Amino acid sequence: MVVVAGALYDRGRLLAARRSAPVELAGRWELPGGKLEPGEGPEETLVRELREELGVEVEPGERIPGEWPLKPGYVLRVWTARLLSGEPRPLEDHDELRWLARHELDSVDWLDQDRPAVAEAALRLPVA
Ligand code: 523
Repeated sequence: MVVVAGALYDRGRLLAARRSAPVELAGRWELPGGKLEPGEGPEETLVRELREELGVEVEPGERIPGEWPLKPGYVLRVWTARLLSGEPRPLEDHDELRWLARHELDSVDWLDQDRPAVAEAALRLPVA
């Protein structure tokens, strides 16, 4: 099972989202996203999940190379994305959102599995 997450960029910052569930992940920060549904391409998943969870429209960009194991049977793949419209709000699955500049990326407690993807995303952070 593939979980797709987005390194969402806006004006030189990366969006971090704090999970509100399940309990074992609550309070940790992630790149927002969700599971690929049958018949969906990963970019479609990303657009749908960020619309549902954050209320924004995004344009997927490139895939960040790599694949990170989650719980058994699940892997995390990450795409960059650009904010097209809307201001992200924590509509479901998250209780706080933060836009982080490059020097702030270590200021939140990322999920372990998201850390390598965040490091790669930071290298691709567009200049504001
Ligand atoms: N992760 C994860 N990092 C990360 C995401 C988006 C997800 O480690 N950046 C893990 C957390 C869950 C699993 O992937 O164990 C599924 O993510 P979830 O719950 O965000 O996927 P949804 O929204 O598709 O799940 P449902 O609520 O079940 O629909």
